[in-house]
Amino acid sequence: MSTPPDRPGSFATGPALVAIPTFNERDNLEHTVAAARRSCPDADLLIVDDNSPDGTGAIADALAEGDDRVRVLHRPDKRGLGAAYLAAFAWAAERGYRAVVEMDADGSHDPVDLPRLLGALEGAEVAIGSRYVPGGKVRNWPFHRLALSRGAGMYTRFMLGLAVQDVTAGYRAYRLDALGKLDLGTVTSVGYCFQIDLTWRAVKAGFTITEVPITFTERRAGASKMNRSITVEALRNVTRWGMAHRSRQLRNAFRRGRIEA
Ligand SMILES: Nc1nc2c(ncn2[C@@H]2O[C@H](COP(=O)(O)OP(=O)(O)O)[C@@H](O)[C@H]2O)c(=O)[nH]1
Ligand SMILES: [Mg+2]
Repeated sequence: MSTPPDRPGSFATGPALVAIPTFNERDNLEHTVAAARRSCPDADLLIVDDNSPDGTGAIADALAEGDDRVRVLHRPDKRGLGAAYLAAFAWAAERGYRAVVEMDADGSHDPVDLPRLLGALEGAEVAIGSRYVPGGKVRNWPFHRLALSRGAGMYTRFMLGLAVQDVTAGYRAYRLDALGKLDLGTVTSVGYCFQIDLTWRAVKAGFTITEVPITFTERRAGASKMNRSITVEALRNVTRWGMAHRSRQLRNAFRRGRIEA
């Protein structure tokens, strides 16, 4: 790990990096970056752009040019949200940050919530910006998106026996020392299943996960990158992890029964 950033940051957890993955977010990025800088001036921002054909990468460079708290990681092609975040986590760890936040570029995640999310890391390894705890909301999402999100969440919580209410939430903060314990080299989830994957790893690692209520709003402009293969990946992985989890539980119960008998 190299030298930590010399700015102390305003959170007990230490210097924080807000990672913003982008693919074709030309009409959203400037607004999101400006709002994040206003709401959380002590955090640095890292835009992770996958060579967006709409020129988002050049907009990111221009934003970084005028502000030394904004950095850009250019990747050669579209490799999915999970891969973009893994690159951001490695970037943050190499530079000695203590906390990293995942935040969408499209305006769905309100940067006003950044201090609350980072503040919640004082008592937890993971803070999830949750739509589905009391006080959380979803605004302007079409019915089919909400139904998919709620259905996927219910299935995941049932299969993995999770108490977390918003398992697919994409607005979250992690302590970097905790992320370092999750063996991220073995993460293969590419799409939004990445969020479930990390939640599941955090639970298995025994981390404290806190859910902070947020209001999620449908994107300001541009198109969603959600597609069928992202849903299929999540369904397949959750089913596989759930079956392994349930059979482990059965084996343990069987062993306990034999000892007690
Ligand atoms: N770098 C990178 N960013 C991505 C990729 N796919 C999605 N994103 C970004 O991830 C965030 C969430 O994606 P979005 O399409 O809004 O998903 P939705 O909110 O579930 O509809 C946005 O900031 C996207 O630009 C990808 O393959 N690479
Ligand atoms: Mg979105």
